[in-house]
Amino acid sequence: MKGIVLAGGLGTRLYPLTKVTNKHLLPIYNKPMILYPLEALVLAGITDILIVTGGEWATDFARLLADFKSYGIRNLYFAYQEKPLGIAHALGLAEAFVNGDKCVVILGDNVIEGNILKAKKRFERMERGALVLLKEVPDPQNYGCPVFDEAGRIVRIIEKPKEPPSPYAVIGIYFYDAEVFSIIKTLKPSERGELEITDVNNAYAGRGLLAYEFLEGWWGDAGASIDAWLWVNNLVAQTSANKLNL
Ligand code: TTP
Repeated sequence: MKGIVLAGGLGTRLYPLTKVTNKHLLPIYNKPMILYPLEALVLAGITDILIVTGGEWATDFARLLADFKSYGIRNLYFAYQEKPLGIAHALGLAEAFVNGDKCVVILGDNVIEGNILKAKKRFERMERGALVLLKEVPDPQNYGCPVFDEAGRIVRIIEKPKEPPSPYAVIGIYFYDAEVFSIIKTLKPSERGELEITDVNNAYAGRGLLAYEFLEGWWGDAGASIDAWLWVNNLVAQTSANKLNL
């Protein structure tokens, strides 16, 4: 399975911290942010990794990760996203890298307390389709929120619903079969001009091919706001991230 870390975007919600650097190079406690999603992949045995980034500081990632082998990464590649045209657009740049395999995509600002081993094992057993990770949150209206049918299958994900259909957020870690690249090619930009990952997930859900697992331990979207970034810093300092036994 291939791993993809998305580290483009503008990071406007962390402005002015992101005025002179990329969001994913900012510190989370004692390490640059991007090391956490990379470590999450390596911990799950995913060591062929592509980082998609953009903007003015792309080469800083190469300098930071020159000794990538010391992090347990076997092969590290980069793709350059010329404009922040959306998460699904960034993923589309990984097609040649994935080369028909399965892949796991992790947003570069998502930090987790535990690991994705259970989800990865489940996805490995799946013949086809996609798998998302869910976390119960107090404010599902701020996230992609799943709608379930009576059998407990996800029928749809609603982005930032006014009235949340469930107490869960779809977090920024997604497993896909190689079909994802054909789906991305059919997408139209949303109102905000981006190719949306929720549209990708809904394409799978519409075909009955969207599985899910619940994430154990805390999950932080460190790019959501300065307060969220501070919260994740404190959580990492107090309890540490990417634990194998959780
Ligand atoms: P977001 O946090 O939704 O977008 P952003 O990073 O541009 O931040 P802001 O809304 O504050 O301006 O993106 C989630 C993750 O996806 C983030 O880690 C960066 C990545 N991303 C890309 O790689 N390419 C893109 O085009 C976008 C929109 C996001």
